[in-house]
Amino acid sequence: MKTALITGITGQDGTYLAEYLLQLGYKVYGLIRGQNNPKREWVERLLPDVELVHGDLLDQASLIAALEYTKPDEVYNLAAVSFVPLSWNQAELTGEVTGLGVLRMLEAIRIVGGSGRRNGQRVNPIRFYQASSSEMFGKVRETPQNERTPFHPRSPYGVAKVYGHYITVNYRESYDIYACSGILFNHESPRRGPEFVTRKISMGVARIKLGKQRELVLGNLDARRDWGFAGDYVKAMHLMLQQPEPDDYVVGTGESHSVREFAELAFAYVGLDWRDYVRTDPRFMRPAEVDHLLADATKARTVLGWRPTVSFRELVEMMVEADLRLEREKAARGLG
Ligand code: NAP
Ligand code: F7E
Repeated sequence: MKTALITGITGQDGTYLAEYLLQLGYKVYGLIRGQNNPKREWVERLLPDVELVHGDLLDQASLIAALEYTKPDEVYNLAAVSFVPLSWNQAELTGEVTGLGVLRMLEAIRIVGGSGRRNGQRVNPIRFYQASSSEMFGKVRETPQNERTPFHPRSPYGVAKVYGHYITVNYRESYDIYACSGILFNHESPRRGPEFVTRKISMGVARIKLGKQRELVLGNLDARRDWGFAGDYVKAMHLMLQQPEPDDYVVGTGESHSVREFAELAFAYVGLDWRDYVRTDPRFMRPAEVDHLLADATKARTVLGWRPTVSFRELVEMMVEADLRLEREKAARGLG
């Protein structure tokens, strides 16, 4: 039985990855921060078989202690300040967690597991996955983007992810640590945080349909993203760590759609015309926008055999359907 440690266990990807690894027979540990994390109970209910260990990407010693306690075969570093707009307001924190946090975890792995080779074999037994992001491409130099496309990040978040990406490559090259960077394009689900545009739309549509909300206020409707389903993407993370040699991979669907198209489909699913309900407000515009992202995931397809299974339309409908259910349940319990 293999053992995995997941940072960011309370996040969207953390829960899907934990479920997937449990299905594969892994012993799964999740790193949780704070003395009274409000999401702890939710994670324990959803994932009773995952053992939670305390730790924080800001605290080097806590990461070493977590590795010594869990003795993982695989570490998935999913923790981050991940909301792009917040990264302008808290740029230093974003650099510390999303950027330097990766270094702290890699250092912990090096200290606990060692470095270099003995008899031609890698000394360090721990395999490391870094959650890199298509935000690193930012003001894109070419379309579609692949593993060789140069980075041009447009936010403190993107800049911090570029650091995380290169420090992962550097520890692989400097210390012979099995370290992979997955450059994942946007992936969504009913568990997506409500601050991200897809979930904001699916929640808004459900609430408007049920008469709980009158309008939906958004920012840039022209932005285009390569949106896939998070449940598919965590499988790519796992596949990366099963290869004979560590490497970096772009993961996405190869299809892009605008925020406007997402809203149009979501409203149409409940029989409404988006133009009657969506308003834009400069409050939700960004100081520097990423206009258009599109993945060329040829390498993930050919080397890992990875393919997305959920179409754009299915994703939109899955999210709206889940939020309709949630809003009806809330209403039935008198919670608005
Ligand atoms: P998410 O839902 O925002 O989850 C982020 C996680 O990071 C949460 O569990 C959060 O814990 C944890 N965290 C934040 N600060 C921490 C700290 N100082 N120490 C330890 N944990 C901390 O993100 P996600 O969508 O699942 O994404 C997972 C990872 O993939 C992130 O690194 C994200 O940047 C990256 N990524 C995401 C996408 C996407 O489209 N979803 C695409 C590319 C890359 P709390 O609950 O305690 O706050
Ligand atoms: O924005 C536009 C916004 O916040 C998508 C993170 O997981 O994926 C995510 O980052 C687009 C942007 O995601 C609103 O301007 C319009 O162009 O859902 P988002 P993101 O910034 O792409 C990447 C790959 C990550 O790595 C990140 O961690 O939608 N947009 N109106 C809006 N965005 C939001 N949030 N809210 C709006 O009202």
